[in-house]
Amino acid sequence: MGVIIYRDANYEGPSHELAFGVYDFNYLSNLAIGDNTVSSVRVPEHYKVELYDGHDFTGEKLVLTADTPWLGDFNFNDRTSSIKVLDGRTDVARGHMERIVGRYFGNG
Ligand SMILES: [Ca+2]
Repeated sequence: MGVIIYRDANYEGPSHELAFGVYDFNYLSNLAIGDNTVSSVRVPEHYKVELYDGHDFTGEKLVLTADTPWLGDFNFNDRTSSIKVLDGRTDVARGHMERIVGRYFGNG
């Protein structure tokens, strides 16, 4: 099983499962769940998910290493525009946010 993203809080609404890999704006835009809609995320043990506000892994980033029923707790509801699903067997804090330095195509 992989990571599952959901359009609504508490793992409700349209959803999509993501294996290890990187998923850019174009990928998300073609899903039923769409761009700027993710509200909750299931994260299996040993997975790490990086949600990016911008296209192509830019803008603010939220890192998740555990199930998160409401991204609004991290000021990240309806913002995700690209996603990385990584091996999480590193020491990463839960739900911390970073700002990527460099190019930023902030799309709101
Ligand atoms: Ca966004």
